[in-house]
Amino acid sequence: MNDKKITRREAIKKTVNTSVAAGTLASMPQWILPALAQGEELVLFTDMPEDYSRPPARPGAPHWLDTRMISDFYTDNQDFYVVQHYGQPEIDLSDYTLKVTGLVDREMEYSLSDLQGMNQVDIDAGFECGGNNTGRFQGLIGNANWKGVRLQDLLNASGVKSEGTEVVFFGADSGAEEIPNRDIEVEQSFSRSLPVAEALREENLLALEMNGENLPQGHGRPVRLLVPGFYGVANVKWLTQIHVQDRRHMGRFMGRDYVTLKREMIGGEERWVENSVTRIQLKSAVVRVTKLGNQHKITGFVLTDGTPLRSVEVKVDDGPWQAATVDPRSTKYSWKLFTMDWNPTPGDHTLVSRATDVNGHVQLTAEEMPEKASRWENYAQFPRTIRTS
Ligand SMILES: Nc1nc2c(c(=O)[nH]1)N[C@H]1C(S)=C(S)[C@@H](COP(=O)(O)O)O[C@H]1N2
Ligand SMILES: [Mo]
Repeated sequence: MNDKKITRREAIKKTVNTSVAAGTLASMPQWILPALAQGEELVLFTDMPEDYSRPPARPGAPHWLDTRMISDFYTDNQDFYVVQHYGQPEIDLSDYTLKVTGLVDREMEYSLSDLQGMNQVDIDAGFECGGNNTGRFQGLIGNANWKGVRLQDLLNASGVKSEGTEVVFFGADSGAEEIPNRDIEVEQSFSRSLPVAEALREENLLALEMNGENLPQGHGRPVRLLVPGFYGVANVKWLTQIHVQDRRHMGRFMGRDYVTLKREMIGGEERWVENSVTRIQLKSAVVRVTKLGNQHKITGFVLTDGTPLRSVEVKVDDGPWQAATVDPRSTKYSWKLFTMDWNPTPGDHTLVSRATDVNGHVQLTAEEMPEKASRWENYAQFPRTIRTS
């Protein structure tokens, strides 16, 4: 990190995470505390520790949201979750280059200003880490407006040869990978791939900006891949090379890590099957409850792979599924926040949501889900417990 100074925001944030003194609440930035209307209060979930806290956002470190604080459509860049596996490489912007190599008619090299000079488009996209889970109350998630150059434009400028079947994306970050049954390690870059047809989707971006700012260091400065509708792992940060080849890419993050292992019926046979973590599975969760007087409001999110939603519903205790209202700002690839008004009796309650897409695909309960051995792709319904007064 080149900036060791602790800003006032960070200083305040550090305080918040050790102890939240009531008197300091008023002076906190809105992204630390839930945006509350006059007289509105946060109602605490009983499935979360009373003193639930998370480490402050620190340069270079992982970070996740306190999902009870989700109230804005766009996640603040300072609070958007951060995950990386080999640390965060520092890229010197003046000699940054992005190479396009392999099975193309013209190999190319772009500087940052070359990319900045190309046609820019923007898209709203929300995503979660493939490892997001109920233990962190779904905090490895965020939604932002991303702006940059269409991946399609670079691929077309180079001309993908007809033998090219797979596009590999390499980041500037690397780490030592142990070779099984050999006493050696090799240094490998973070990498992911897409089949050519998928890489050519017009919504894929080489993002230079996030919510109107240059891409922050923790989110891949200066350029990251954004594959809308895919889990976070697809969105290669600190992108330096795009390589077209005629075989599957078997890198760690395609072939060994971020691989889901679950029991499925395969042509009438029950088998354990692996799949690389790619498209976001239909998911929703209740994350926040507020009240104004006795008028309660339940808020949650939905993530999809871009397939339109038919409905999102909330069930209170053993009651019926009731339709929630989806935030009209939602777009195809953004997260979709939903709300439902609630007038509870005082006491303990269980709240759960489920999303259904236009194809009638319904988010299942944990019990209904196929048996899964790996920790990736957690999209079962998430029942929350809460006490109202
Ligand atoms: N270069 C690089 N890109 C990466 C990663 C990484 O380790 N290195 N981690 C991936 C994973 S697993 C996730 S969940 C997302 C997180 O993106 P964010 O930190 O901007 O939220 O980045 C992805 N892109
Ligand atoms: Mo991830």
